[in-house]
Amino acid sequence: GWDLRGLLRKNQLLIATILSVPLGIGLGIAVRDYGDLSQLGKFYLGFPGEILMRMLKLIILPLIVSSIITGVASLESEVSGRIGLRAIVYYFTTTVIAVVLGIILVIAIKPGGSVNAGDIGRFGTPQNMSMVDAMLDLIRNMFPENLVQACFQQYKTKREEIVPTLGVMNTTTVLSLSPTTSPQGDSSRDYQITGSYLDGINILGLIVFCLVFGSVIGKMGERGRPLLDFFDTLNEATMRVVQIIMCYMPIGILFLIAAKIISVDDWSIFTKLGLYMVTVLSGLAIHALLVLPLLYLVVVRKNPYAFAWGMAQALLTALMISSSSATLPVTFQCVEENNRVDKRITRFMLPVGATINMDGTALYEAVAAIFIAQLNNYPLAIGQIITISITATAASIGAAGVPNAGLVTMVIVLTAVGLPANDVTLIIAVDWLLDRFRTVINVLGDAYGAGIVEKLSKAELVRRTSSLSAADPEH
Ligand code: DAS
Repeated sequence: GWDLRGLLRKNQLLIATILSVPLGIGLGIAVRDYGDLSQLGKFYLGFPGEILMRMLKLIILPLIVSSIITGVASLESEVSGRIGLRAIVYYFTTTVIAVVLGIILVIAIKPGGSVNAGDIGRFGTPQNMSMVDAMLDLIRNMFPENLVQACFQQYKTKREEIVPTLGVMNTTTVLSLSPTTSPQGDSSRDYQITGSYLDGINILGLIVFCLVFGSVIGKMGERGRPLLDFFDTLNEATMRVVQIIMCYMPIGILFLIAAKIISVDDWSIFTKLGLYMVTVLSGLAIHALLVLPLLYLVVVRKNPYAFAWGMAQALLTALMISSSSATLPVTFQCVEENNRVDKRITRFMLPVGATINMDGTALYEAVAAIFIAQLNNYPLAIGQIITISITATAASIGAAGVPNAGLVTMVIVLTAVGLPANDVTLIIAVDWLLDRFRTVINVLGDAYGAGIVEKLSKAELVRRTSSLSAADPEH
């Protein structure tokens, strides 16, 4: 029989998170309709929720730096010649396809409501930026002027000076650091923090830097080992902090939703949320049932669904525990025993894939970011769509294979495009469910990858086997 007590103990955080949604709705309705605190409630009820959002944003910096650097460095060090190169090409290709698929669906379905393009974006930035300017601005932001300060100092930006960079509003290069007094001598008037979303970290620039820095460390071999160990430890510590934040999450969600209920008057928000889930789930289904199987069929020329069937145990595990890394032992067993993929491929590809190859997460982050833009009636320019693609891909590389990783790294995508992260409330409310499905796709993508790269590496594998057997005949 079910060990209910054990199940409850193991999933108490999940259960608390799920329960916090109806409790939050109930509290919100109670305060709005019955308590005369509604005005007071509006301001203070959301406070615990704001704390949760600030914690998630706080963790962005160490999370990006440690996860991307260790992810890319491990890839570099593991890249054993052509096999590793094929793995990287597969990871990148399938992740980008997933992101593009997600973007097409969320723009087609418009779960967040149709956005009348051409309006001034909610943050007061003109939409008339030309494509060329937006692209130049996107590239410019990949190279922050001053990395150290880009990470640690809350920026103030001269409003009138801000280049109307619609494309990557929030990662606009900061025009000046130290407040100079305006002619009127009153420096406070001269500067305005342009909205709570301007978090001062140039996310895009930081990600590009970490990708380059991580691959350099990876190529340094033993010389880079101390530095790699440092970032590995930093990553582990960061993930433990994320676990602590997760413990607070049910409380934060409860109050965020309650405050949302008070403020939101049109209940259509919930239909929009339902449509958002349909968008994510259909994107994941298309990727899992069409895109990946087609890739496998074209390369391996075997029945992709038979391969997927062999993965059933691992996919079910991923659905239950929503963690690619924790599912790894089962993934190994399914790929090697049921689908008979060469161990020399799986040993390298599955662990690395579980950490940095997350098609489900990448698709989810792209959809969620654009959904939030739609909710805010914030038309996205091409520069921002491209920024979302890059940061969603990078965030999925950075996301660890643990529960809710995609949620935390999604704040990275939102921050990079200048969207208010406080709208993550709604997303969080359903994240515990979507997390499971995107983890299944993450694991499936890793498994198909092993089969595909094994097929492409037949020559190397045979040669190694023959060279091995030639070396010691009894092998
Ligand atoms: N749960 C993560 C995983 O294990 C995916 C995510 O959070 O997006 O793959």
